[in-house]
Amino acid sequence: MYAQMIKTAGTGVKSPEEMTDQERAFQARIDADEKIEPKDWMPDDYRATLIRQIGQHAHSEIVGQLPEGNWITRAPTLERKAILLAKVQDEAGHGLYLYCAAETLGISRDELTEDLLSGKMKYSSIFNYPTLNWADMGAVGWLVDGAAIMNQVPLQRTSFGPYSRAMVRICKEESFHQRQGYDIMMKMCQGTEEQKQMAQDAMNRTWFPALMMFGPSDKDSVHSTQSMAWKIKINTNDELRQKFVDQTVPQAEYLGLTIPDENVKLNKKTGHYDYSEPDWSEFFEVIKGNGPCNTERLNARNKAWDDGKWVRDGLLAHARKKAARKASAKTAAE
Ligand code: BYC
Repeated sequence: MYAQMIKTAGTGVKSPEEMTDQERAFQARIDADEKIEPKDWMPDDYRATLIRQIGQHAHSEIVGQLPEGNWITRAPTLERKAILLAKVQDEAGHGLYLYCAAETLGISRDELTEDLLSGKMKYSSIFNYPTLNWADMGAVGWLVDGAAIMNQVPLQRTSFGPYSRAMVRICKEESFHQRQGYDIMMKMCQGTEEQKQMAQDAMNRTWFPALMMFGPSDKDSVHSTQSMAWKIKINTNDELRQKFVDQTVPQAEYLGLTIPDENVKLNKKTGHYDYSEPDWSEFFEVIKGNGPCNTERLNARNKAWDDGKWVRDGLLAHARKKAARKASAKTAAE
């Protein structure tokens, strides 16, 4: 389908006539739903787009540990603590799978980390908001992981093999994360009036930032057209946002919570829920580095990187010694 795509002004997507033979052959593989593997030829921009998206995704998993890690010591029961600890560890694992997938494109994990720490590379806007009370752990699990799954399930079919395979593993774990969040919300909504109020307050603060996770509206999305032509992205930002709203409104009704948007209403004509757009000026400020917690999050990651230097140095020295011992044993045996 996309091989037929006509170049439209500003999208940057080449028409078949504008492509080189190599580019046409590459697009034909994409159109046939073949996976592209690291050693295959690929256009430079395809590689760069993947490094940007997978790298940002990996950084989101790593920075995403911070707002939740904050609550591990204050979880209300031993069981909740163990579950939250496991969830935060899972996020670290997801970051690692994704850094490995990005490394197959010719960039090192250190380079990606340095670009995160210097503020050159982005991570998801959502993690620049604070988690103020325990109910936020419910709202984050339910809404943030819920939005993440909505975005990530289609990415299992993304065209780049290592990314697609990483997403299969990640999605299995994310669905557990979303359920644990919903379970916290259920308990709080069935608790005292004060607990229900905490759940409502957490939802009020999380709803619009969760909608922003899908990226700007399609008319302002810079990368969607080309990324969809290459099947790096499978859906547009607005398509996924609508699916998320449609899935979440009935879940909120079941909990007895009110969506903090009076325009949320089932539209009988479309079969979808209408909803208000988030405040996009706030979104663009957050991704520019001016959200409530941007500085705190980057400071925390920079501190972890600096504090961990002796561990990295030690491991590298050990690996070098081991390699030297192996090489001299080999020489002695010859
Ligand atoms: N936050 O052209 P567009 C998770 C940037 S959760 C920050 O539409 P694209 C987790 C975008 O990078 C989330 N920046 O971009 C859950 C671009 O700027 P640059 C992680 C954003 O890439 C729970 C500009 O805005 N998931 O993992 O086609 C616990 C224009 O946007 C955001 C992923 O990363 C945002 N929300 O579409 C722990 C999924 N949205 O780069 C962890 C993979 C947009 O040109 N990523 N921008 O400077 C994607 O699916 C796509 O990259 C996006 C954006 C839908 C996010």
